[in-house]
Amino acid sequence: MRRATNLLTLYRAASSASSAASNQRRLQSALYSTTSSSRISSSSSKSKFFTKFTAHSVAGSLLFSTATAEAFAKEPLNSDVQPKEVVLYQYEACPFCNKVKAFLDYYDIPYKVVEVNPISKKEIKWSDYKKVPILVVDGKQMVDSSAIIDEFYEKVHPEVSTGSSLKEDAEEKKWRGWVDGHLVHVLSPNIYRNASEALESFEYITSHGNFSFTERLTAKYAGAVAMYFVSKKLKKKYNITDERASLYEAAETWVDALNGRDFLGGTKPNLADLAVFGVLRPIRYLRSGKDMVEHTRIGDWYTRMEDAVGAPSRIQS
Ligand SMILES: N[C@@H](CCC(=O)N[C@@H](CS)C(=O)NCC(=O)O)C(=O)O
Repeated sequence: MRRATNLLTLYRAASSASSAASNQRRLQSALYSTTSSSRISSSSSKSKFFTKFTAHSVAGSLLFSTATAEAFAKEPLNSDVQPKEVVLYQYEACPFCNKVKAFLDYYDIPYKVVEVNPISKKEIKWSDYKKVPILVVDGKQMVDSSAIIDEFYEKVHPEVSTGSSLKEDAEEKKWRGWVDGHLVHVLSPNIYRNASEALESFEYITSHGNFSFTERLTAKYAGAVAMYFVSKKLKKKYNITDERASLYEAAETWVDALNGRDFLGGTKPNLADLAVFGVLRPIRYLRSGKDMVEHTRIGDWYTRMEDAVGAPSRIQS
């Protein structure tokens, strides 16, 4: 009974998560996994913009290939608004956590990560809030990915906030709402679409998450089977008939929203760009993410975002 409850908790925890490792190297960088201090590469950009010239090849099958040299950069904070210590309590593959990480990486804000065990949640026992992400900034707890980003953004850009409300472009706000209200719900039915994709996802989740040895063994297969069924329920709940078609449609909708601009924010990513990129990053090198890039026009924007966000600003705990 206890085991069943634990598993149920695990499945719930994983229900909006993603990923597995078909291409371990790319996936590791995509998912900011631990490896050696990822700060090394970003520290070279500490005082200057992290600028990179990249040849972009068009990923969509409908477009012909071309190469352009473009520079996209992080936006490091002024030292006077840089917090002293930032700690993120997360599940590695959680899309909401990845949204926050995309924001921290883009602004080059160093952060430590505490990987939460989705079954015991002992790492967040100290908090009344029982979900992740939780961000602790200089000792202060912030919860809920969008609220965290709003609060942090105001802190680091005091010039754009009026009183307590964020002065946000209506377009940016609309698309950030679209990410939370639509895009995240399309992801689970895709990554648990069939037995092999569900296993691919759980391979990643169990090898990168915080699980005990026994939990890992149980979770990989039992979790994959359970999530396969949960994803069918999610499809019904969110009115999704063909999950891949919905993913492609979401990607195309986003490219249409860009309307020819490099980013929704114009020449630089705004919070909506960072939100879309953050939730897609964990699936990008899974079967579903590869299919999405192959069958839609999103690849160019995604590559620009990879360049702009650059190396993770995560530091070792
Ligand atoms: N609205 C919240 C949603 C956070 C959320 O649902 N997180 C999931 C993980 S992806 C969670 O912690 N679920 C509860 C659990 O694991 O028990 C946000 O944007 O941060």
